[in-house]
Amino acid sequence: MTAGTSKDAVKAALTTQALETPSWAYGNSGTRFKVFAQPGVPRTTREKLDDAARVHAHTGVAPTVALHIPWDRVDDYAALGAYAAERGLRLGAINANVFQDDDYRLGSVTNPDPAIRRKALAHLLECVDIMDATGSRDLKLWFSDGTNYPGQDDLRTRQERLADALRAVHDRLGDDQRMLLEYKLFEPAFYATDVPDWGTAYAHCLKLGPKARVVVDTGHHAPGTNIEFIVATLLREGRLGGFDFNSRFYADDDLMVGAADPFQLFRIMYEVVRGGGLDPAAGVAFMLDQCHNIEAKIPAIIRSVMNVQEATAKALLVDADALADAQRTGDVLAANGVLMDAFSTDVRPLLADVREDLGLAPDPLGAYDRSGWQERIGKERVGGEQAGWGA
Ligand code: PSV
Ligand code: MN
Repeated sequence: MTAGTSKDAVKAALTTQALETPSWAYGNSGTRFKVFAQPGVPRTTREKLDDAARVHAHTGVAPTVALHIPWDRVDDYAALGAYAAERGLRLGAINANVFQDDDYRLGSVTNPDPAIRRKALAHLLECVDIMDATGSRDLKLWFSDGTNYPGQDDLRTRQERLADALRAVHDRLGDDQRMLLEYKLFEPAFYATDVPDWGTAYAHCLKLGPKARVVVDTGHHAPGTNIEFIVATLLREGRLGGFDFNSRFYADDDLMVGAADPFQLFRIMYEVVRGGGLDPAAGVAFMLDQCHNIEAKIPAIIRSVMNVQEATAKALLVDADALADAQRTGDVLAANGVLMDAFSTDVRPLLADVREDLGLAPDPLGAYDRSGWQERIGKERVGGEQAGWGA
């Protein structure tokens, strides 16, 4: 699929695009100041899957759910997979968590203490065991590792420790499994993060081999970073593993994707389309990584899926021939105009058609409201402990 294809091809591409929703977005979340509990929030991973099934039922394009371990730890992952399948879902990426134990105060796989490094690596390897049981293709690795003060630890040695751990995980992956390495400029480390940017992540992935790819979390950059350039570059190199979509006004805000800057999302999706990244063979995983602290969670996730679809539709509508002509002749304004025409197109009627072709209601949010699910979970999910970021 290339940019500027016919309306039918655009519709077909939109029908086959698959988005992965994160289990943790269905649970309670907040800031370091306050977590606001909401009625009807899932108590278990199975209830998170029940909610994810509603998102898929109303959008038709969200068939997989990412798990975060240990937040989603269960005794029987094969049974969890079967539970998902009964609801028309599959289990997606396994997200490792080496950032919430007291032991990790000075880092996980880059900690100066070899015993703590071994503990962190054991968790990463356990996540690969879980992938074997769930049939998941992707292990998503994000490290909170870093230092707060100059001189606190040796920057180069920490890179060596990181490389050693990544090598051990890479060697453990099966033929059809991949590792996606996520970078983040800062937070919780404030001086030097061990994987701060795509260049560092890419350098590690290159050394490891083709199963290692970079994941772009759209909230993990300095303000003003040209994320679409990073996307274009990683796609060219065959190392774009996927996205953690969300949006931000300030730092890693984890707001609904497309809410803060729909134009940026369009530019990113244009580079995805331009680089062939919508083709499933390109292996780009389109995942959300968001928190819904004050808004209702399930409709927020539906809205986020719709926002990605709208940006994708607009990207597909870019007139590739007109753009190439304008670029060839150096017509700056015409070239920019081609992109802006696509961005300014109201694609909502087209997406309503796509949904009707799938046998769905054209308005996913209205359909969700009418379904009565929100009232039902509010009444039924009483007692027990609500899932939350970190629980
Ligand atoms: C880190 O900020 C991150 O983006 C990683 O993907 C974590 O797994 C996730 O957030 C936790 O919400
Ligand atoms: Mn992320």
